[in-house]
Amino acid sequence: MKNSGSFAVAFGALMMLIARPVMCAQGTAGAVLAGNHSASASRPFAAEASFERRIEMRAFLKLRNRDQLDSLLRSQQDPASPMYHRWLRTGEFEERFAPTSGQYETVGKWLESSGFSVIGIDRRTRSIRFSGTIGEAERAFKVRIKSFANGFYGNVDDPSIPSSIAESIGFIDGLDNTRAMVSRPMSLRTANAAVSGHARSGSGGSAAPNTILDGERCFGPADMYSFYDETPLLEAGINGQGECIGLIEAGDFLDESLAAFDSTFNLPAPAITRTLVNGVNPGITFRSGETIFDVQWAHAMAPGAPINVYIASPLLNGDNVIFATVSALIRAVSDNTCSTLSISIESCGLPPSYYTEVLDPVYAQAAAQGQTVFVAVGDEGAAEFDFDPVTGACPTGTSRHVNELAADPNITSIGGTQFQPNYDSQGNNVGFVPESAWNEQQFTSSGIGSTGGGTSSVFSKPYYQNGVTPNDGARDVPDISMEAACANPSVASTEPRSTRVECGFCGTSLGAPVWAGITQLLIQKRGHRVGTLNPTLYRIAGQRNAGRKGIRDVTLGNNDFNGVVGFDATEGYDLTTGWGTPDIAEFIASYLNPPPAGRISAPAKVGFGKVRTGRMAKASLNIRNKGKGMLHVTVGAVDPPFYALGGNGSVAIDPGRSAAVKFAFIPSAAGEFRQTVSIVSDDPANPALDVGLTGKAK
Ligand SMILES: [Ca+2]
Repeated sequence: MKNSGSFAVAFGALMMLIARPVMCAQGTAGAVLAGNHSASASRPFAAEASFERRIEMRAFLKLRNRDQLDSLLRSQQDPASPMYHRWLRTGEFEERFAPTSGQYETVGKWLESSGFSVIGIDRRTRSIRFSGTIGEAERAFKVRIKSFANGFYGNVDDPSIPSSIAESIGFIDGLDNTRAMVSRPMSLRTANAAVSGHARSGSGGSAAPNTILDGERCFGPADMYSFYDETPLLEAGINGQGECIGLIEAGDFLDESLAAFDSTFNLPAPAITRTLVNGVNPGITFRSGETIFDVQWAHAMAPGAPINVYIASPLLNGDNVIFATVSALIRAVSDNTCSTLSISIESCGLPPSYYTEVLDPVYAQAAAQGQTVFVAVGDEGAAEFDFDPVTGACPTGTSRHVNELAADPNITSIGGTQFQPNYDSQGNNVGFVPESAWNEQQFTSSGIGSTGGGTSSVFSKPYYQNGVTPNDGARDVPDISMEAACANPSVASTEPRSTRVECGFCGTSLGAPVWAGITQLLIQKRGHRVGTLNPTLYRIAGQRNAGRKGIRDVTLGNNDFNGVVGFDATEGYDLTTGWGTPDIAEFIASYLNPPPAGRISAPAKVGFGKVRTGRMAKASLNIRNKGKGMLHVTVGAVDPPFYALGGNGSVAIDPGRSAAVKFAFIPSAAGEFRQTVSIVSDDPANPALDVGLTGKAK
């Protein structure tokens, strides 16, 4: 079920791009922060929460000038704009969009006047920490807070705040504790892979050391280069050198593990920087398998790129690995040092407005600074996770869900594929074969096994998906994919405490660091940062067949999982692999010479004139593409007495051409009738416009 607040504004206010809590006036009493309670809170609850229990909360302040920010983000990706690829410098985002000192002060005073103790202001997260009892929170925010089993509690209504601070507060955190870190790793070494013996070292000097490890065949770096066509770039000296790849992690890794990987595959040692986000190194944690996997594969794809590992401590973030990861992300964005960032984690149980009001501003800042962010879509197919407040766990979903951490419009969401490659007698990949959506049901006992994908229940459709992805009003994921398979083919890596390079590693979390590496190559060729990849990716992929250069469509398989019927891979964009996978050399060439954007032109009004009651008049709305690139348009719904006549919905319009959208007017009573139909498109300068329909009946 879509957050009703966000869905309601989807067509009326697409200029905003991102659904945000809608302020609903309640007389003079104040405003409701929509989407600020967890869906988990609607489950059967045990009792009223203890009135006296003391809890710590956090008020996240809204960004200022959000419409200007969204317009800037589109201009930065619009080749016709003077702002194209001009990035905000470090600190500039705060100057233009962060809340003012006055806003912090006003909100702080209101919290104190409501009986709370203000603990402190954290400008990096744009939040105010405060504490109070559950009773005080219920009174101040006009919510009911209920108890669940196992110490969980949560608000079952959205909080209300006075209208004097409604423009300042985006999200109240801590009214519930119904959220969980997902302890299931997003990368996995499967049981059928090699279990003993050491990897053979690279033969020292061989350009493509083979990848037969303990008799198992899988993909090493050279296999990825040949399958996905990176070899020509590496041979031309394009190896990703420049600014760093930032890896967002909640555990350290062993230098020896990386050295073993490099030695096995004849890779140079990268320049590694560790940034300890909370001031301490948590050491090897249960998340360290992810860290070493990310380090090895970001490095494999961009052997010349420096790597900055942002390491947060789960313990110092309330023992919550999601919050640890977000704190590492915030640091990497506020540092603004790396040109690409990679995240591989899933979340569940968080209220919708956590994603829009806490996380989205961080992703938006990264995009405005030109940082490209990749997030793995998830490994549980269309089911993903669903938080269970009885156990506090995130079991695999029993209905469709997506990893909302990977659904923000300002990041690129990475899906997974599988295939049976052709190997030569040395175990080296030869050429490439068609891929299918990753779905290895035989590994479901491990908890993972299929690419995530579906429609966000939090974010509305970003402009670059208008007319291109399913007409669902929602942000669709993933955007693009990379192999993720556990058996066919799987990749080589090491366990976190090991120097043994083995086959059998898998998961969509491979794709995020791999795509960060690919983007480093693109940035090296481009000569500067490229920001969020999606607008240009969709423009390339949205070309008619022959023009779609550098992207291999995936048309096989599905992401059915855990009894949940998912989506099929189909021709063109689909909700399992997005646009497919890259031919890296061709994709980078396409990106460097991207197709122009389409430009929409439509009349402000369509009139039906005078009609006799009960009769029908027809009229056409002519939408013209005055640009030099493809234009993709979606026409919104209309209500009686106006009717859509075939051809409505989504339409692709070639440059210089028009599409006629036909409507009928059938009045059943006398009078004057007016209605507005919403037209959304992937024109970055004008993604949403309204056309008036008018008619008179006598
Ligand atoms: Ca496809």
